[in-house]
Amino acid sequence: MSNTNRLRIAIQKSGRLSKDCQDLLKQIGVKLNLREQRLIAHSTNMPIDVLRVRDDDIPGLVMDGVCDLGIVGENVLVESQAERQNQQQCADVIKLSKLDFGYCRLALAWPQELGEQSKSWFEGKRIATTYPEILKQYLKRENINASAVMLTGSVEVAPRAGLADAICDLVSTGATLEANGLMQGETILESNACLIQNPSLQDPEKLALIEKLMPRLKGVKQAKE
Ligand code: PRT
Ligand code: ZN
Repeated sequence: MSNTNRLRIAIQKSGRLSKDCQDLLKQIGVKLNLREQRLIAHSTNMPIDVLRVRDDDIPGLVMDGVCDLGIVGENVLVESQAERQNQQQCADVIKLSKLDFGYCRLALAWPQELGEQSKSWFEGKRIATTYPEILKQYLKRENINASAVMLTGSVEVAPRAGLADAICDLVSTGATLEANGLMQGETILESNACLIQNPSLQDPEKLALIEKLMPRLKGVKQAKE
């Protein structure tokens, strides 16, 4: 997208990260008119456009340079990087900052009635997840021969529905696992939202704007500590 010299930032349109992203932009002084349900929101006080998309699309938009910056969960970033590497596509981003929202962990879980289990229990099992690449890397690292069953939603019902023996899903409070009679096991990834940049960005004005915004972002983070 070379038709604009406005800095393009991709954020989640609606979901767990949307409000925190909007608040963060406001706190660093980016005024936005977000009233309309539009894909693009133009800043009224800076040369910035905010693209509001599904979180899964954010890493690719930044890696391909369609957007200059993006805010996304590290879980989605790592999964997308692994996917793109498999397809020999560019998967590089610059991680400008880890943010102080969106914390969760990607953890293994299995039916409570089976009780505590060691890693060897997973041998030959089917594990339902939305993050098959992160799971496969973990299984390889741990030398466990199990298969990943890809599900984009309702992962927590997979064991009960007979679709899988165990799951590998995001957990924050643990309430979802508990409500579904699942026992939480090892955490395979801890994740926060993070701010990423396209590594090929060269436009001096855009880079200068990022340089101007980064200390503000650091200030907002420090003020919350
Ligand atoms: O529509 P779009 O594709 O943009 O949104 P989405 O539905 O894919 O994502 P969304 O809005 O649910 O989450 C966006 C990001 O928030 C995730 O990628 C994570 O980085 C982060 N995040 C933080 C979480 C959670 N906490 C979380 N608890 N994402 C999902 N969950 C889900 C989890 O999958 C499980 O179903 O919440 C449930 C567990 O929560 P607890 O509190 O019961 O443990
Ligand atoms: Zn998503």
